[in-house]
Amino acid sequence: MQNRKSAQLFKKAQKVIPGGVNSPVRAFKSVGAAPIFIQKAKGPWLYDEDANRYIDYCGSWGPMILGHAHKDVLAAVKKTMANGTSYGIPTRLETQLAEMIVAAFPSIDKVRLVSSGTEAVMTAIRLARGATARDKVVKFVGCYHGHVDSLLVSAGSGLMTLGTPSSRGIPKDFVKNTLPAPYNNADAVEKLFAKYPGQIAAVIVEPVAGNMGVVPPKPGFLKKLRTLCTKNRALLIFDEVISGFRLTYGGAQTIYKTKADLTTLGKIIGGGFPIGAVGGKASIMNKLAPEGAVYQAGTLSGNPVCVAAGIETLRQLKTQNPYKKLAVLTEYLCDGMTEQLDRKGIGHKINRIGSMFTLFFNDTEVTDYTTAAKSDTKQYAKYFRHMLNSGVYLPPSQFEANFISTTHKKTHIDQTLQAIENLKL
Ligand code: KE4
Repeated sequence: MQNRKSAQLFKKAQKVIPGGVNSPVRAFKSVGAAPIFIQKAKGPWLYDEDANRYIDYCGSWGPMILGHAHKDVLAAVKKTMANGTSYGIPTRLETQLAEMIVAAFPSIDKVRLVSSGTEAVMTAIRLARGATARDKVVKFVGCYHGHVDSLLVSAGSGLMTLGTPSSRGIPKDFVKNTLPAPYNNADAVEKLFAKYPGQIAAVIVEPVAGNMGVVPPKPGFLKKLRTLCTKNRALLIFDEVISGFRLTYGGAQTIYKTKADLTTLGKIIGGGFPIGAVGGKASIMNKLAPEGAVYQAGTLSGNPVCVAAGIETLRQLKTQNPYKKLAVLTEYLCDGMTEQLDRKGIGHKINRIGSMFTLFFNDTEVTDYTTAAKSDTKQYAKYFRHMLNSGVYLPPSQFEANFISTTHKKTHIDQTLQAIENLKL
């Protein structure tokens, strides 16, 4: 593959954009390559500026569950845009999307729409602190909840990728109330509740972690968090920005039969447009301004164009109900990868749930940050570059989730497995 145009575009971008990218993980820093620049995408395919074509397993980090440029999503967006793009005044569309989310989440009575997952999490944390009049928040090492100051502590995703789990520029005061605990370790949370009685406002968790690579919850982990939060009158926040509508038509909380007090959403509910949402019981949500005293605002919150894309995306998911098919195709890919890599004697572990998975170059079961961090990121980088040159686009980080869309077919999977067949590490 030649990437001359991408290389030129990257050089140009670096002159006016820090690192040449608008989100760090896109810079391909950890995979030893220069980023490709995308010209267009359709279905499971990405096309870069050098007319190379790739099967996409990143899906814009999760939103593109229906594949790229879905005709009905585009039609809904075009129809809405013809009436204008933003009013900063309520529209019926926002109510429609909120009603769809409420109908899909038994734990949600009301929803506030915002413009990103980060904003949703920021709002949820503020709401939890406002509702409980407590300051401390428990988060899990390796989970990533967007670039919220107080949660950029022992975080995953781009921070774990760059090997800097916390960020500069955040005053100690901002993080003194953030209590990290190991993922899949509810006993550690119990100890924190004992150590800080009456001080913990919330426990925030990715119910299925995607930001240290995919790490599902161990049996009982989420239920124990639920019990601990109820007992200690703290709020349980499920950050379902990745898992929301990814694993089922609703949340991971439905699969694991554990109700959150607050849920954050993003990605899929915007169908590829900027969006986020926080939802929960009316008694908590009504504490948000203008009803209550917890402030949140946003110029483009609930933007009609973004919301129209989200409505059509959820409508498609509701009617197609593709989840079983997605899971079967993902299993076919992962089983094929294991067969190939075992045959080559390459040590690896694959964590998979529904249509999300991560191939870890690791001989240990990956159940938390510590075990994930044992992965061989150099091997992953070689694997990434080989697959890219073979026309397969993977997340440019060992510590991210891969996704399959409804447009991926067996032929795409077989082409991917063929690329792995030719892998030499
Ligand atoms: P955004 O602000 O990026 O829309 O959402 C933040 C966020 C919140 N919660 C979870 C569980 C998330 O995974 C994210 C963002 N995910 C990363 C990828 N794992 C976004 C990609 C990036 O940072 O470039």
